[in-house]
Amino acid sequence: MSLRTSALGVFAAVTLTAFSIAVVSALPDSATMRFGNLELGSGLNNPPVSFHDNSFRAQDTIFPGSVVIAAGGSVDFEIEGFHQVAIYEPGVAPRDIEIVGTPPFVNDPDGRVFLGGMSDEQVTFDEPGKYLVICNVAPHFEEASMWGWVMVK
Ligand SMILES: [Cu+2]
Repeated sequence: MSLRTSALGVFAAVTLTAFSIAVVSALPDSATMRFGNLELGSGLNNPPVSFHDNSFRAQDTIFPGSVVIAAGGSVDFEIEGFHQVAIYEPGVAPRDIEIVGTPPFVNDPDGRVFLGGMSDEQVTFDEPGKYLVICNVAPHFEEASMWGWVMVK
């Protein structure tokens, strides 16, 4: 190998490494997901009297539906109304979730890695993967598809 070729090689390696670091560091180390939207209605955010009245769909969403963060980063879950954060390990999909809790809660412990209170939570994700996030309030999960994803890279 000539000196010129190896110098070019070193330059390419350094450039690629710098580019890789730039790409990795471009991932945010935090994100926010909001559970519920109080702006979409009033008086509907208390525990519904009937869990089958379908009146809570519009505001019972997770926004945004997915976020991407770097491994070791965290997600702030902002709770607006009657909601509870539950997070499942990578590999668990919405169809895997079973409603086993005392109504109105899902409470499926299989593969669950976090269960919050009924209040704001901050969760750190150390391991890469695609994590299912659901609202643990069963009618929200079942009837309003209140679930989303945290992608950790
Ligand atoms: Cu909910």
